[in-house]
Amino acid sequence: MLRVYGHLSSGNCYKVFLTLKQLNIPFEWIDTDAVKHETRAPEFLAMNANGKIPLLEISPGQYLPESNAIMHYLAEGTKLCPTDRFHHAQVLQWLFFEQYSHEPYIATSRFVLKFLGNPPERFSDIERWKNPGRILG
Ligand SMILES: N[C@@H](CCC(=O)N[C@@H](CS)C(=O)NCC(=O)O)C(=O)O
Repeated sequence: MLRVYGHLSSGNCYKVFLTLKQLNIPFEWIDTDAVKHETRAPEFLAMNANGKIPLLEISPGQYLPESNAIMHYLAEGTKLCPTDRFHHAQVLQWLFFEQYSHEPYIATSRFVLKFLGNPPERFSDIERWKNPGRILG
């Protein structure tokens, strides 16, 4: 059975969770909390040297990190992934947009504000992320 290391408070993990649910794929969910630095434990780094969730374990020892790569792996050949070349590319367009233009500004701000409690040492990060986040519209 597929195994996912992740945490539902993370948008990147929730995307994988929703994809699995939409496709009725059975999976085992291993709660892994980045705020508690569980992603930096040696056992986790041995599975994903990048130290980030979500992480999909496809078969024992076969790991796939990166939420959008995981979603693509799960969705290929299903109703969630168009076979038509242009529409398939449009799916990729939004996945790349999300990672390049949304995640580094909006999602990271949410993480610092909601889960780290907006500590003073991160004020400059939030300020720096505001403008690129606004330009999204
Ligand atoms: N591009 C990656 C980003 C993953 C990511 O940033 N995960 C965060 C939680 S949302 C994480 O694991 N952070 C822990 C850390 O960096 O130690 C993806 O889409 O999966």
